[in-house]
Amino acid sequence: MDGQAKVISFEPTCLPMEMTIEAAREPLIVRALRGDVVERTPVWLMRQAGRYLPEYRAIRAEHSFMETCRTPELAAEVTLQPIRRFGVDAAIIFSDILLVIDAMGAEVTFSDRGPAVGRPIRTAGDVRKLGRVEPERDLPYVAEAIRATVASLPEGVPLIGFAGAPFTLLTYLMEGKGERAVSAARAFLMREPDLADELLGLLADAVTVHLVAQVEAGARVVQLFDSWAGSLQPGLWERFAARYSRRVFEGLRHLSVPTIYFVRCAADHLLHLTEAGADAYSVGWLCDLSWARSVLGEGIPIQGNLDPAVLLTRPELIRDEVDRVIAAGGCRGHIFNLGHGVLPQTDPEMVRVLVEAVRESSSRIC
Ligand code: 1CP
Repeated sequence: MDGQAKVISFEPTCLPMEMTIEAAREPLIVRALRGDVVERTPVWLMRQAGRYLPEYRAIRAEHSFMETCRTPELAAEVTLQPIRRFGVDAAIIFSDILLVIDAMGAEVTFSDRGPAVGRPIRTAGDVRKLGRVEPERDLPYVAEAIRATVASLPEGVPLIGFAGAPFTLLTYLMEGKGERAVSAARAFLMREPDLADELLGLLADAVTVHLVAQVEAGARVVQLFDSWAGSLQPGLWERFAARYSRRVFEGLRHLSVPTIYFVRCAADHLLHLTEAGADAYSVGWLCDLSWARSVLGEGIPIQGNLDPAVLLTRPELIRDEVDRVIAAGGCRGHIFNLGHGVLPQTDPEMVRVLVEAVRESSSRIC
């Protein structure tokens, strides 16, 4: 701290006095992810850009999902929509976790029924046919969309880059689609652990270079989505999901950006979650946030975990639930989010109520 000017006075005066000007310039969410005491809890929402927004649907009426992802101006526009509408504290680049495996040759398509993988993995030969990813050659539009978005974001609102965790990408390659039980993937890990290691190693490398490219283009925070890892028994989770997510986080360490690992809550995994090696953990609504914090360790920043279905109710209930989550999260190391993505049938006005409630509730207690 030596050599940095102290903030003498600040309006409103809820910033901790010892905070330096340097630190105050860092985005709120970055400070919260470092575990600093903050003046209010930062809030952003998974799937904050998407089908519940009429302005998103208007773009999708003219352009397919893939085209929206692959056209930097469209992806940037969609990324900015929830920032303009709600003033959330972070943007997340509009893209999809499956673009990486498409770049590796899996032939991913998106329809109203969800994503589908045209060339699922069945044999060792299929694994060896997968290509290595070179972001500049294979996913140039992601970096371009990030640069375009960052140029238009309000000051203090950072962009989150993201990717799917190796195990979650493996499930799409094995199942051919999103599948909660991931039975084909579970059987594959047990039946062919060596081939699973080979595949997960390839995926970890691809995801790492993809995330490095996103940070180099301007992402200031990174989130790794391990959406299906909660279906693994703890032993398999540690051996195959945590290990390869850790490899990704290690590959990002030199960049010094805060990292978040998302798993839907599964009680036993929480006991070992920090083995994934992220800076912060995003948990689903099935676990109590205070309990999750005590299991993970007091010093570990945590993100979450309002049930997205709360947004399908009414303002008073939303405010009550927000108060509960804010009280559990406290003023240090909590980033407010949903336990999973915004549901498509959500009324955008309820999202506004939520964001305002987080501001009020956390300003009151912090
Ligand atoms: O417009 C449409 O109809 C497409 C719906 C859609 C959207 C809006 C898909 C297809 N992907 C996305 C964007 C997306 N996907 C984002 C954008 C940024 C934001 O959050 O605003 C992100 C972060 C993702 C990540 C993603 N894609 C995950 C991880 C998070 C999660 O939901 O668990 C997963 C599993 C996917 C795969 C995927 N792509 C699309 C859907 C509907 C799904 C999941 C459902 C399934 O596999 O059954």
